[in-house]
Amino acid sequence: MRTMRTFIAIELPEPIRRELAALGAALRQSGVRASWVTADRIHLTLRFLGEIDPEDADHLSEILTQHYAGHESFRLRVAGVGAFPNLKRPSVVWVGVGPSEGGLSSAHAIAETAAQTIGLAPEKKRFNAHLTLARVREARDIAPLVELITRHSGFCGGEFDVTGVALFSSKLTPNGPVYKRLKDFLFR
Ligand code: 3AM
Repeated sequence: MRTMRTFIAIELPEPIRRELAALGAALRQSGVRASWVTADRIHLTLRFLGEIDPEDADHLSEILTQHYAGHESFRLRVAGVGAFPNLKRPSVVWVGVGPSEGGLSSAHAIAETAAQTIGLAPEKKRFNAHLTLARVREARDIAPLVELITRHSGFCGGEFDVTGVALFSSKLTPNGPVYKRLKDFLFR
């Protein structure tokens, strides 16, 4: 059976995307080799599922529909810039999202439980809510990027109401991943 690479994520509204695009453009000036995630593709991943078969995707969709239908909407704030694992060795440039308690935490828990219900192993890494802005391709000469991240550390992208979650497919291509929204799960 043909599997598909999938993940569960929260989409961002247009005004936030615009702020992220401006931030991305500013950080790109560093000239450091990195793959920059265009603002139309940036999302808040709750759970990466990897390759799953269509039957499991259907089952997962049923569970998510049921559980998210009872969920309250909640407000998130997009602010701060940093790097994983740290600024000395930036591998992923991220923008912060919070608060991580409350709505975001329970929306994440639903995604994690649903993933396990279709047989996926529990996620080992602690959930660390973030938006990926770039993946750094070179380890040398990163000083200009670190400088710009530090200068923009007070970045504020605004707040938005989360009213649902979506299931996405991700196709890996030589030009980067192509994401497709497969199904929306709206809160009550
Ligand atoms: O939303 P971001 O960009 O942080 O990094 C991938 C992306 O996260 C992540 O899933 C999201 C959609 O592709 N991802 C890709 N492969 C992964 C893996 N093997 C992964 N997360 C965990 N394990």
